[in-house]
Amino acid sequence: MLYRRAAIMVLLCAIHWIAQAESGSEGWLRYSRITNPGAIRQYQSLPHRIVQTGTSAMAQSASTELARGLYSMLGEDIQQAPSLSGDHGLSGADAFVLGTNDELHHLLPRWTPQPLKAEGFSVSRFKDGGNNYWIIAGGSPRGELYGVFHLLEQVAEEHALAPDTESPSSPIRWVDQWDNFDGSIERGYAGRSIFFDGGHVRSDLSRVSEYARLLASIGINGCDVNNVNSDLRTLQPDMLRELARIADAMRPWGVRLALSVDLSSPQIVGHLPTFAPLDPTVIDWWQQKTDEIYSLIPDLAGYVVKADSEGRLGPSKYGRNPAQAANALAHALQSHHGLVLYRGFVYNQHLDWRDPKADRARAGYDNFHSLDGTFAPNVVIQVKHGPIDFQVREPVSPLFTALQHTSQAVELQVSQQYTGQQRHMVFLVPMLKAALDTDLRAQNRTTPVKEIVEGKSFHQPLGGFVGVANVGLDANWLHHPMAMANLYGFGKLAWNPDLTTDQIIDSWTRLTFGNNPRVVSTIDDLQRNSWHAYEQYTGPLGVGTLTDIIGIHYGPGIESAERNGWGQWIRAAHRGIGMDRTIATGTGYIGQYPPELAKVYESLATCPDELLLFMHHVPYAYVLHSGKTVIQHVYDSHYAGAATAATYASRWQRLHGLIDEERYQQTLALFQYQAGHAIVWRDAVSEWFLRMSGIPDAAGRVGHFPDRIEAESMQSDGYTPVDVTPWETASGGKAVVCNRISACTLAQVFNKPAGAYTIAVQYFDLRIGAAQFELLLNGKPIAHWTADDTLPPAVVDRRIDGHTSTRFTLPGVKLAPGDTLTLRGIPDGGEPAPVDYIEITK
Ligand code: GCV
Repeated sequence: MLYRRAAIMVLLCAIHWIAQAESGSEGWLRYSRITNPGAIRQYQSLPHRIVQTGTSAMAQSASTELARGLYSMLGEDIQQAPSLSGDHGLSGADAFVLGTNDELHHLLPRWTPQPLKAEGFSVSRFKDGGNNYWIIAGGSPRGELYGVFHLLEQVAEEHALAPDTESPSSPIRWVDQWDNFDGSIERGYAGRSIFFDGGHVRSDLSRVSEYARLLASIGINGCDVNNVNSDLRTLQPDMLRELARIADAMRPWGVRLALSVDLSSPQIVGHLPTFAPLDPTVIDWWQQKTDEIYSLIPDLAGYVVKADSEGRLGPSKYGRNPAQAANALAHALQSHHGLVLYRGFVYNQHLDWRDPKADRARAGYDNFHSLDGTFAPNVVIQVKHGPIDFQVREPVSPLFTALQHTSQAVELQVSQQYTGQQRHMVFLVPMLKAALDTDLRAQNRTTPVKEIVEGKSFHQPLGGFVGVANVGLDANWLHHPMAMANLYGFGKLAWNPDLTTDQIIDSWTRLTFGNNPRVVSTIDDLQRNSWHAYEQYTGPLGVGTLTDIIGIHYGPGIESAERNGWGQWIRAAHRGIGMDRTIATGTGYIGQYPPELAKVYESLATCPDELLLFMHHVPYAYVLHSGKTVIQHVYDSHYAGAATAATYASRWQRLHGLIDEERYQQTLALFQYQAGHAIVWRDAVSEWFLRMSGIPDAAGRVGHFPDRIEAESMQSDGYTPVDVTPWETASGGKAVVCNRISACTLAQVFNKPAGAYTIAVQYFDLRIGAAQFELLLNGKPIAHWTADDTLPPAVVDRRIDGHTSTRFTLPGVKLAPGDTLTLRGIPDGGEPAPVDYIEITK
């Protein structure tokens, strides 16, 4: 009876999954039915019974997940049995047997366990008394859960099941969410928070449980749910009780809650006259507050601290240093086995841009290196992988080698803050791997970042990986169907940073879109090169993402980097460009690296091209190792990157019918958008460099657009020209807007030879309204669309600029000389149907 109930429940769940099919909500845990006969055959002998030896919530999750996955993929009734004994009317007593090593050894004394680390697992086969067992053993229930996900992944990828033993690279494998209590997410691009709304924890936390399940499946064991720019209500008693519900929702999946705390809390929440870290009343306050938290959340993973950074208060107010602040918290957490992840992202955003020696990149090292060895054992310094801030290309932070007696975790970004905000496909794993594999050559030996944070290089007990994920309420978590590869890849690298890019993308694609070879090779190829292409059209040679750095970090905004205190300067002048960070003549930043690596970066002869402008200021005519000048490289790479982005949609279209329509159409629309926005980027950066350097493009492309008709030069009825800021984000620096309530029109007589043409309309799509556009040929409508995309993705922005510029493309239009093309724009909700230009190409 018990078994039947379990089977029925699995069935009901399965029906529910089918009904929800392919919104992307299942991520890589789709468990779609295996139809390949060869694969079905190899799984035929698998047991139909699961025996669970443990009773914890995690153990229950493990067996339920195994039943769910196997039922869904193989269509077999999987029954969950309480013990090995008794035939219960079943055909044979073969079973999957799940438990920790100790539990299993008790049940099967003749089975020899593999020694396992706490979060490790082993999958093995064992024959006993004529019965065949697949044993999934964990060093703990969490390890057991990881073993189940591992086995299910093998089946989903149609691999032969084989014995295996694995354990994670390091103890800290966390994600950070930058969610605010009002439900917004800082640098989140996929809808509102799954955790919070209206100042409270959501009443329905079902998405939180689903998220924890996804995280567990890739080995993530901690989640800091509230923004590092922490709300001062976080530590108030009412809020803590609410936050405890999130911990409860994640606990069955082995994901522990962590909290971002603000160091001024003793003063603001505790009403003390001070928050000075060494003040005894403050130390006492943290202890009591921490005890209170653990009474509500006994397995809290710890605190995450952003202090003395971007306006957050910190120990500097009292002349104290980060170690003194971190240790005060560490002391309070010690008896609860909690950790402090103190962020190395401490810098002054009011730098003097006129000072040639000022350099934000130096800040991490300068603020922390002298503190090495003074942190309490349960403090971990969380270091962004680059010294600036998640740019499309950065060297790795020299802080990693400055801390040799301190545990460290690397902070990586899954949320594509500076890399297309989940409107552009940018598969970040190659970038993450480039950072993790960088050998810093500390002590003149091999010390790659991954081994430093694993604690291997300098023999540290703690360490690991933190990914800023920022999933949201969008059904598919991250908005772009391709973006989930970044979350999956982050988790896989945190588990095993030696995995290759190809291994990761291949598994993700199979799990997410199925095993059809054409689907797999097409998606793998699209993803594999996408970071390189994005770098090509947004910021090559290590110059940084040339975006609006004091705004939303999305579209082009080149000069926003210059002449302000934020220190993301590119130091562009009429003769040359780049930050001189050399020891000899620059800011001295390069001297923060161990000598072997510093030597490579210091010399122009050995500095890699891709980091040239991060390390050196050079003339535009400087010749790269590739043989090209810097300026020609900028032009060529922008054209090459945009050309690659233009191929995505047509390559994707070859998959029509091979994957579900919903995700197919959603991805296609995003690829079409990306092609247009890559042109916005290409033109903005190239034109800006042309104006700055005065050196023309040897290939004659930049500044010459023979197929383009500027909107402001078309015959207008109602449209008026406006200047666009920054100028480089609109063709010719101008657009037109319709300030009427009714429609405005632009018209142009076609005067090229007859033929089939592609018509592209470059316009601006603001969030405030949904303007309508209609294209007419000789008065007859040939296309109609609505400007209702959510661009720029994160915020409501009224500006006509490189964030909102987008493109509508109509291929195959037959045109003859004398034809009249008319574009009609109908404003809506304050959106004045803005247009930049029309381009008519063969
Ligand atoms: C959460 C960057 C982002 C900020 C972010 C900060 C950080 O500067 O633009 O939004 O704040 O990094 O990592 O603390």
